Amino acid sequence: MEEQIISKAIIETYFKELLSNLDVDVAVAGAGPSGLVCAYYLASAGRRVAVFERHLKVGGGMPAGGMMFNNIVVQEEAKSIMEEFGITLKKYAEGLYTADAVETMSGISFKTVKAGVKIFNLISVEDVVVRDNRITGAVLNWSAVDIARLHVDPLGIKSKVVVDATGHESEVCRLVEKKTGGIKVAGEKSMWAERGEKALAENTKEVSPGLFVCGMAANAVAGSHRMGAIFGGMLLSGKKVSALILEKLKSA
Ligand code: 48F
Repeated sequence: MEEQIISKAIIETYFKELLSNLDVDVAVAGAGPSGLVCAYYLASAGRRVAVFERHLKVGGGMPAGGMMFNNIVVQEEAKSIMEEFGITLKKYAEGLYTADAVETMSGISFKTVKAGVKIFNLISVEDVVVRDNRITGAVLNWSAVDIARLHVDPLGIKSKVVVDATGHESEVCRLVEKKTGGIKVAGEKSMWAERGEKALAENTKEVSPGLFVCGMAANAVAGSHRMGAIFGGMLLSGKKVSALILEKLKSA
C-alpha cells in the first residue's frame, strides 16, 4: 500500500463530504449533548444536518461528568432519550439515574453519525450569514486558526437554520448580539440545578429569525441558572429544539 493512496482516500472522501454539506437544512454549532441530540432527531426525520465542533473530541462537557468524576445524572423525564441511544441507566433514587459519561458520549455520537449527520470536528463557527434580517448560513474556520491566532479568512455555508449549541458561552448568540442586534444575551446565573433544568425547556427556542438555541446556551441567553452534571435537561432541550425546527421547516 502506497502512502499516497492513504492520503488520497482521506482527502477525496473528506472533501466530498465537506462539499455535500455546503448547503444544509440545519447547521449545528457545538457537539455537546444538546447539539448532538438535536442533530440526531433532525436527521432521523430526514433533514440534512451538519454539526461543527471546535474541539478534537465530541460530547462537550459530558465525558468529564462532574468535576472529572465521569458519571452523569439523568432524571426520569429524559430516560426515554437515553434508551433511544441504547445507554445503560442505573437507578440511583426515585426518578434519578446515573450513567457512564463515556458510554453516553460515545453512544449518542455513534447513533447521531449513523442517523446521517456529518460531525466536522476541529471546525469552529465564527460568524453567521445574514440576509434580510434572517440568518441564512454559518461562517466556518479551522479551530487551529483561532488557537494559533493566524490571520486566515473563513468560508461560509448555507443553511435554513443555525443552532447555537455552544454551551455556557452561547457564542453564536453573542456574536449575533454584537454584530446584528435583536438578541440580548443575559449570561447564566450561578448553580441551581432544579431551577436551571426547569427553565431550560422554556428557554429552548428560536431567538432570532433562523437562529435557534438549545442546551446551556439557551439558559445563558435567557439569564437562567447553570445546573452542573445533571444532563436530562440538555437531552430534552436537544429533542425539543429539533421538534421546533422541524415545525419551522415544514411551514417554510
Ligand atoms: O458545553 P457543551 O457540553 O454544551 P451543552 O450541550 O451541554 C452542557 C453540559 O455539557 C454541561 C451542563 C450540564 O448541566 O451544564 O456543561 O449545552 O458543548 C458545547 C460544545 O460546543 C463547542 C464546544 O467545544 C463544546 O464541545 N463549541 C463552543 N463554541 C463553538 C463550538 C463554536 N463557536 N463553534 C463550534 N463549536
